Parts: sequence; C-alpha cells; structure tokens
Amino acid sequence: MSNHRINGDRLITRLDALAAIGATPEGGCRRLALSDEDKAGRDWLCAEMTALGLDVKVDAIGNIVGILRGQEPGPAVIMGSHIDTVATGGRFDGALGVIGGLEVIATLRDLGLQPKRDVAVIAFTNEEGARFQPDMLGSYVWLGGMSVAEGQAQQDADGFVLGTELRRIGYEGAEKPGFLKAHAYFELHIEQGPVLEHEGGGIGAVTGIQGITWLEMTFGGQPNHGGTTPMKYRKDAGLAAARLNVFAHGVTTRIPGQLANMGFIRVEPGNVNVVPETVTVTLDLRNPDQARLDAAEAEIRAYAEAIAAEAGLTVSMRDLARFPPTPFDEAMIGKVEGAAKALGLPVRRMISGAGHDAQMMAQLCPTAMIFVPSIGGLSHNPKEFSEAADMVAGANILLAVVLDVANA
Ligand code: HGY
Ligand code: MN
Ligand code: MN
Repeated sequence: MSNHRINGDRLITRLDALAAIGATPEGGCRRLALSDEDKAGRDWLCAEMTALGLDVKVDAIGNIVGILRGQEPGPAVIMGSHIDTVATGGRFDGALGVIGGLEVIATLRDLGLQPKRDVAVIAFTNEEGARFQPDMLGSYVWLGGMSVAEGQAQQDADGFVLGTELRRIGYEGAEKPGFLKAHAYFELHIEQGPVLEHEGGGIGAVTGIQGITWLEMTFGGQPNHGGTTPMKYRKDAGLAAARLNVFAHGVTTRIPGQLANMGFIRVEPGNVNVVPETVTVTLDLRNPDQARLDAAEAEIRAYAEAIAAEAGLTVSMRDLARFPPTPFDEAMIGKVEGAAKALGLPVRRMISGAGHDAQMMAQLCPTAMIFVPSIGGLSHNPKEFSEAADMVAGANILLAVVLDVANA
C-alpha cells in the first residue's frame, strides 16, 4: 500500500468550516435533513467539490456526488457518509466521512495521481432519520430499496413532505440514484461508542452493522377530565406508553445483545388536566442477531396489543425502518487492518452499533468502514469529540485503501 499522507491541517480546517454551519451554542451542530442549515452545508460542500475540480452531480433524492475521473471508464471507488445531523448533533458524525473523502481526493490531486478507476465522494441525503424516516434514506434510494417517489413522499412529524423540502432548498437533482456504479465503498466515521477509547485508542476495522428496526406506535384513549374521572374509569393512553417503555427495557435484560430506545413521545392534547386522547411513540430496536431482534419485536408488539385491550385503548403500529444485520467484505476489512498496521496503529475488528450508509452500499459492492475513537463514547450529543490526530490517521487509512483498490 502507498505511504502517501493526507494534509491533516486541511482536513481539520474543513471540519471546522462545516461545523460552523448549523453550529449550536452547546458546541455541536444542528443540520436536520433538508433544513436551511442542511442547505447551507450542501452549498458549502458543492463549492468545495467544484473547487477541487470534481464532476459534481446531484440525484433525484438529493444525494451529492463528487467524481474524480480515473484513467479508465468503469465502476468507481466510492467514499461517503452524510452531512445531516440529529437535533443534538456533534461536529464529526457523518462530516468526517465526507470531508475525509474530500481530503483523499485533494491529496490525489496534490500528488498528481490519477487512479485507474474513478474515485468519488458522496454525501447521502437524510442518513440520520431524525427528521424523515427511514434512516439512511438517501443511500436506501441509491440502492433501489426505496423508489424516489416513495422517498420523496415521506413526511416529518410536522407534516412537511421530503420532496417539497428537497425542491425548496434546490437539491432535487437530475441524476438517477445509483447512476454511478460502485466498485467498492469505504466510509470513515467516528465510533460513536466507548470501545476503542476503553481499549487504549487505535482504529476500528468494522466487520458489519447490527440490525435496526424502528417502529411507531399510536395508542388511542379517551380524553377526560384529570380531576373528576376516577382512575378505574380512565382509558389512559399515557399510561400505556409508559408501561410499554418499561417493558421494552425489560426485554433488553432478557434477550442478549438487544437494545431499545423510546426517543419520541407525543401526547395529545398535551394539557396538564386532560387524560391523553392519543400518545404516539417510536421504538428504536437493535440487535446484531436477526432472530433475537425479531423475537424482541414480537414480544413488544404483543405487549402493546395486550395492554391496549386491557385498558380499552386502540393501538396502531407502523414500520419506520427495518434493516437486517449487514456484514462487510472480508477483503476490504483486511485492507483497512493492513493500512492501519502499516501506519503503526493498533487496530481491532468490531461491529457498528450505529447504522451508516455503508449498511446500504454493502448490498451493492465490497464495503468496509474505518472507525476512530469517540472521546467518552459520546455521540448524538454536542459534546461529541474525537482527537485531530485520530481523525488524520483515519483519513490516511482511507487514502491508502482507496488508492490501493482504485489502482488494483
Ligand atoms: O441511527 C443511527 O444509527 C444513525 O445515526 N442514523
Ligand atoms: Mn453517522
Ligand atoms: Mn448519527
């Protein structure tokens, strides 16, 4: 593998520049998908890609693609991630992978290297799934798992429609998602967990991503007076939601590897003195093992039905996301390990707890990810932090594996 190095200062300067867009007082970033802040980030990214002399294209779901043409036509070696964030986002989730890709290409240009294959960097639309579901929506449409029309029809919690927002910010592009065929895909990302830090730092050669099931459930009760209605006569949707949350946490103590999070709770009418009419919740269920994930989901669905029947409530359920555990490509994982060792860095294999666009790209081509340590294991939190030296090391590994595969 080559022993070229990226320009670390330029990487950090770009990360700081993007972090300033949608910066929050707490020191993080808030660039919800297709918001004005996301548009500003997209505009910045397109300008950077253009300044690098890349062929910049936008597809019909808003994925932004910058291509450095290779010596020969054919499938590209693609790097990617996302620049949208959750509402309490940090500076590096997603941004590191996109800016790391820009830096790799900038370095290739500095060195006057034109690889055999096209090399591209993609910023995928709505990876987070914080505003529109499912998560990884842009790469899911790129894969063909969801049509452009279906993706554009998704609505956020306030009823805004994805396609309308995409046109509002001017990023409904002409290209067909998936227009650039992929020879291989690499994603550089912060770990977003505590493992690497607990093991003294180093690089994560990611072996795959755990399964993800997101459910939305709505309990329908009877709005009533909070002061006059005896407890035994209430049809209390709020109590049902609370019981469901406790039950879901109980399932995680019984099923190995199971995770559960009730991240969204909306109570209507939401008045202090009214027994709720409806309560809508989301459940984020994850497990590296599909059978266990299915078992957890089945238990939780059955419990929701049972407590609704018991309390005289209605309950409706809707899938928001459903992605299976996804293994990465052994040869590509090996290249990440080899590049880390060549840099004299400790490297360990590990699975990803978070979903990533790589979970979609792995259905299309040999795929692997590079993790760098998250300090305190924090992410989806404005205090998300990674050391510059670790991010530079990760980008050097990205350069090495991309150059190796693009010239193979
Ligand atoms: O939810 C996830 O794992 C990712 O941050 N979208
Ligand atoms: Mn991410
Ligand atoms: Mn994230």
